[in-house]
Amino acid sequence: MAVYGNPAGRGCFLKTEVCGEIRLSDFEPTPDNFKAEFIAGLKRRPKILPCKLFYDEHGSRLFDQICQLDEYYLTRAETETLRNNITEIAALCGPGCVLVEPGSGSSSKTRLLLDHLERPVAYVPIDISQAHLFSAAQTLNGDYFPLEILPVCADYTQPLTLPTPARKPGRTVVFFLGSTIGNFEPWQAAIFLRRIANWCKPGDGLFIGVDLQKSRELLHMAYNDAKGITAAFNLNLLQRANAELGADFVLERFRHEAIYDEAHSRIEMRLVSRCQHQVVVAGEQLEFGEGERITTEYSYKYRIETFHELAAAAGWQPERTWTDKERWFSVNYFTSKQKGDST
Ligand code: AVJ
Repeated sequence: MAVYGNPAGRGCFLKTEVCGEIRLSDFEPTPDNFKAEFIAGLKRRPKILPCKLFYDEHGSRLFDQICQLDEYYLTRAETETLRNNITEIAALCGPGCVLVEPGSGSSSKTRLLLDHLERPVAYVPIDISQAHLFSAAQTLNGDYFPLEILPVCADYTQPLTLPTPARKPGRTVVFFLGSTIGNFEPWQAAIFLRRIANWCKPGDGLFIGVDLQKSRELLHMAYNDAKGITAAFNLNLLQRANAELGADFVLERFRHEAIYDEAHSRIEMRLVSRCQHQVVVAGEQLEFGEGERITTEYSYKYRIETFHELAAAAGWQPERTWTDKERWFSVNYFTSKQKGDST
């Protein structure tokens, strides 16, 4: 196993392991940060935890189940939109592209893209979960020969350098699907879109799934499903702290809550303490008041025009937008502007 200095020069290391045909770039995102971020978030007032902490193995599995729920329209609407427009989308990508997918998870929409792209040179899935990355890479490997699979294990909100394919590529096209951009506050979304633009040359592409504003009833149902899978997903964060940090959370002392905050156009997901009590996390005693909340996720809902303005200010030229037939969800295509061109 070769260990190289990270070309980004920010003090982390890039390990390149050759596993069969697959070369993994590992920025070692996980074990370290969970404890620090978890405790720091619970010491804040109001208490808030970053939603990326949901995605341990069990959390990722619960999220896959959420995507299958009748109430959770997002995944179906996005998949329908991609499917209905896949020929045009592939044509916009052009021949020999490098397909980059931050937050690739189980790479469930990747085959649809790879089946239609014209001789793609490389697929670069980026995910915080190495287990997810490996199984995704393994299931694709060989099926799209000579496609190169270059997985990157990283927290994509942190600086990272993309691996270089062996063959000379066409355009870089980034697919940021699932409305994950909605988890960022708008100012953070702008910073993240800038970061993606830095991976790209002018004219390279970004396809981004963005959930749209709709009735509060539909939104409420999507985040408060009847089977309680979303509640289990939310509470799993405390289970994870028990397992990984030796915390002594009693899950019954908390309940799931997801409300639509119309003033901010966002779903806010929380864990609410049912009683006053203390919890010990990695040797630290933490207080919870009755009714006290931990905010665990924001999920912003946009108007298409507002999202275009946000992306344009972050270096991306709006080119094309598709929606599902209900207009609940949007897939937006942007091209990277010349640096310094903010118009
Ligand atoms: C994957 C972040 C887009 O905000 O809808 C699903 C995560 N949270 N149910 C979302 C989620 C609760 C999801 N994203």
